[in-house]
Amino acid sequence: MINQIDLMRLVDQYRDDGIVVPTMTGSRGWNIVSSNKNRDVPLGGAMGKASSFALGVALAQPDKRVIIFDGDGSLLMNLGSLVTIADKAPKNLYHFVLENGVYAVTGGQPIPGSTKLSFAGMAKEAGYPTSFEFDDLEEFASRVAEVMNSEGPVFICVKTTPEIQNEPMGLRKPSGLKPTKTAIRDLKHDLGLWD
Ligand SMILES: Cc1ncc(C[n+]2csc(CCOP(=O)(O)OP(=O)(O)O)c2C)c(N)n1
Repeated sequence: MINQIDLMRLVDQYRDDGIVVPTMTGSRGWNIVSSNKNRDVPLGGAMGKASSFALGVALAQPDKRVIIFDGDGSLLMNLGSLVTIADKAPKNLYHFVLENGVYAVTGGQPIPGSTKLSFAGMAKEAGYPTSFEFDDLEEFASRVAEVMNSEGPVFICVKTTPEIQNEPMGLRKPSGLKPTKTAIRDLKHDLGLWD
């Protein structure tokens, strides 16, 4: 299994001036690692919608890399997005799913099918031209250039260590994440799109 921060540090080296859409515990990890927060849009409550949102961004900004850090439970809620992304086939889209096997944000309940399904297999069968699976950091490190230089849409399933949040929701420290609305405003400013 791979620590998500270790993975993200490697990916950040390849983001260029790209836009990153993390979700769930991936948002917390990416917030520690990101080298350009004006181009990050962490998605919180809209469970499952990071891939759909990022698809729209990728189609609107075809010259920028768009990187998703999806949750496994989240992707299960929106499996249809695999089909839509594969059909639209944005060359600039890199879709990571952090497969930790649980709903970490809500206390670590196992996701359905965690020991049986293959996200990388589903993405491939949905029509992604390139699909990877990694559960070893050294292997990922040795292939990250190949992954990030492949033409999109690229799907990358990464078996990660769960960062389970055990405190009850009301007792948690503030996440320090930008609200999504603010992140979208900052992104538009940074891209020169503000009207
Ligand atoms: C439609 C919907 N149902 C349930 C929730 C409550 N909820 C918030 S986070 C979460 C778990 C997310 O799991 P996963 O995508 O695997 O990410 P992880 O927490 O493991 O990083 C759930 C069930 C929600 N936000 N939206």
